[in-house]
Amino acid sequence: LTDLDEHALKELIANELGAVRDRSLGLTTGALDVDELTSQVSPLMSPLVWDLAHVGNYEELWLLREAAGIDPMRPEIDTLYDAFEHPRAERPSLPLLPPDEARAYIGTVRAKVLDSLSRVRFRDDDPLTAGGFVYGMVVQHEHQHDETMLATHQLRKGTPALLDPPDGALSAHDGSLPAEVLIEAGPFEMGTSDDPWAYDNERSAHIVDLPAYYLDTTPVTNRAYIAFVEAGGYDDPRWWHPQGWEWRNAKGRRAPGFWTREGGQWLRRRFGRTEPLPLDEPVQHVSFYEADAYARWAGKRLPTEAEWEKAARWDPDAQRSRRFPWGDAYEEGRANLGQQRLRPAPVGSFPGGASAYGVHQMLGDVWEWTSSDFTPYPGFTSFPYKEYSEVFFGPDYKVLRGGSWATHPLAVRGTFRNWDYPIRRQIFTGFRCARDAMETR
Ligand code: AVJ
Ligand code: FE
Repeated sequence: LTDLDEHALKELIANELGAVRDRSLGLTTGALDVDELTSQVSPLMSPLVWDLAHVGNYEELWLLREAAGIDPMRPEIDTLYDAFEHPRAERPSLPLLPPDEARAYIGTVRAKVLDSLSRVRFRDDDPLTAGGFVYGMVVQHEHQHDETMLATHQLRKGTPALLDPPDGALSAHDGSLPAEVLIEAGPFEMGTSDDPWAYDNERSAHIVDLPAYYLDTTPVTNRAYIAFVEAGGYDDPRWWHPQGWEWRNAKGRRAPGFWTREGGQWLRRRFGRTEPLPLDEPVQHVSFYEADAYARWAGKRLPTEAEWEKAARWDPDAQRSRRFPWGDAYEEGRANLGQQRLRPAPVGSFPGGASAYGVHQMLGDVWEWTSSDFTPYPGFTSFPYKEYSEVFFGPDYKVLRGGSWATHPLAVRGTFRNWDYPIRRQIFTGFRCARDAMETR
C-alpha cells in the first residue's frame, strides 16, 4: 500500500470495493427469501438486510458526504442504520428498506463513489484521505459486516444457504509441531504508527517489555477441548472465573456453541448441516469464560494481547515488528483467511504462515481470546470518530486477536484489535494458552 502512487492506490481501492460488494451480495441472496433477509435469527444479530443497507449508509456518510463533499441522498434513513440509536434487538421492528430497495440504494451510493474517486485528492496533510485511509476504513467496515453476516448464517435454522467452496488441498501440513514455543524476555514494538489503513486503536507504535513466557504453537483443538469437557471441566467451579461460573449456570452451558452429542459421538452443526466434530480443527464458538476455564484446567492461562502480538510480529534477529507473522506483505497460502473455506483449518496447516518465533496460525482460522481488557494505547487519540473504538474502552470488553477464516486479509493484520463481551461466542472464536517461563535475562 505504502509503495503505490495515488493512481495505483485508487485502482486498488476500486477493485477492493467491487470484491467486498460481491461478497456482501453473496451473503444476502441465493437461497434466502425476503422473509429470511428481514427477520431476526437471534437478538444478538441484525436482520441481514440491515447489515446490507448499513454498509451502504456508512459508505455514503464517509465517502460521499465527508470525502467527496456530496449532499446526503436520503438523510431520513440515517437514523435507521445508526448502530448506536438502535441496538440489534430492535432492528427487525424498524421500517427498514426492503431487500430490493436496499440493494438499489447501496448500488447508487457505490456508483457515485466510483464516479467521485478520481476527483477526491489524497492529501498527506489530511489524515482522512492520506494513503486512502477513509476508503480503507469503508472497505474494512463492509468486510467486518460480512463476517457478522456469516455469524448470522451460522445461527440460522432451515435450509442451508451457504455452500462450502471446493476445499482444494490445504497447503502443506506439519504434524510434528512442538506443543509450545518459548518467547524470551525482552522488549518489542507493539502497535503501529505507519500502517496507512490501521485503526486509531492500533496506534501508536510503542515499546513493551515482557518477561519470558511459553505460548501454545497452535490454537487449542476440538480434540483437546473434548478432554476438558469429558473430565468434567464444566462442572468444577475451580476452573471458572466467578462471572464465568454464573454464566455457565444461568445459560446451562456444558459444551461450546453448536456442539451436540449423539450415540456417544460429538457432532457439530455448521451452516445448517450436522457433521462429526473435526478433532484436529481449532475449537470454535467458545466464550472468553470457557477459554479461561480450559486454560486453568490445563495448568496454563490465556495470553495477554501484548504476549499474543510479540509472538506474532516480533523478529528477534532483525529487532523489529512485522506487519504479518511471516513478513510485511500479505501472501496467499500463508493463512486461512477471507472465507476461502467455511471453517478453520486443522492445526499444522499453513506452516508457511508461522511467525519468527515459530508460532503457527496466528492469523486466520479462529479469533483468539486474550486476557486483556480493551484499553487505549499510550497517547491514543480518537480518529475519525469515537464510536469506532473509544466508546468501547474499559473493563467490559476482552480483546480478540488474529482474525478467523471469515476475516478478509484487508481487515486484519498483526496489530489489529477486535473486542467483545466475555460471554459472547456467536462469532468465530477460539484461543491458545500461555504460561510463565522462569527464565531470567
Ligand atoms: C470491531 C468487530 C467489534 O462489528 O461491532 C462494525 C466493527 N464497527 N461497524 C463490530 C464495526 C462499526 C465492530 N468490531
Ligand atoms: Fe457498522
